[in-house]
Amino acid sequence: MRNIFPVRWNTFRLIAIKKKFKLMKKIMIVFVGSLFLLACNKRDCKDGFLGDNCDMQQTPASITINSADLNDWPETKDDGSGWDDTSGPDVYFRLLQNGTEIYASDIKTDITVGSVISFTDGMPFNVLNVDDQFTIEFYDDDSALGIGFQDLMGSFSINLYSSDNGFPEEIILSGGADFDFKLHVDYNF
Ligand SMILES: [Ca+2]
Ligand SMILES: [Ca+2]
Repeated sequence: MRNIFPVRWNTFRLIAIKKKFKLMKKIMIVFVGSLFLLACNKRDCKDGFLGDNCDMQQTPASITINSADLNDWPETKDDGSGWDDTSGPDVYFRLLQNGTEIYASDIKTDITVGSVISFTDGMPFNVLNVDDQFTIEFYDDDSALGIGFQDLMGSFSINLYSSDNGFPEEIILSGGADFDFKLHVDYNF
């Protein structure tokens, strides 16, 4: 009698191998397809933005302060007297980070209201840890009168960075009612 089992056995093996190939083909298609979809979903957000819709701000590693403008300031002291007896104030400002001075400007002598005072000495400089507490202090320099004589014109908190501000090129001092002051900045990521 003829033995048909080897033939059947070979047929089964052939079918099993074919099924295995089909399965591997399917797995490969799914794998390659997934890679393709992943590549399509990865968006190139512009600098400083993250997230699926590129609408989340990335906290900058540092902010570069390029220059500062003082456009307006109180004309007199609180008591109505002038900053100096016979001339305008001799203004400079300090930037403090968590209470420690990180920058002091040069002194602009005898400034007069109506002029734009631009500060560029010692700039640009970089500020790290941009979420820290920052304070701007304005002084009328009276050092000619002796050590320790400085008229504080105003002291204000300023946010160098906030997570929803859209990275403005100018950081404007708000809260200093009589002061019109802005910093010109760049963001570094
Ligand atoms: Ca003075
Ligand atoms: Ca003066």
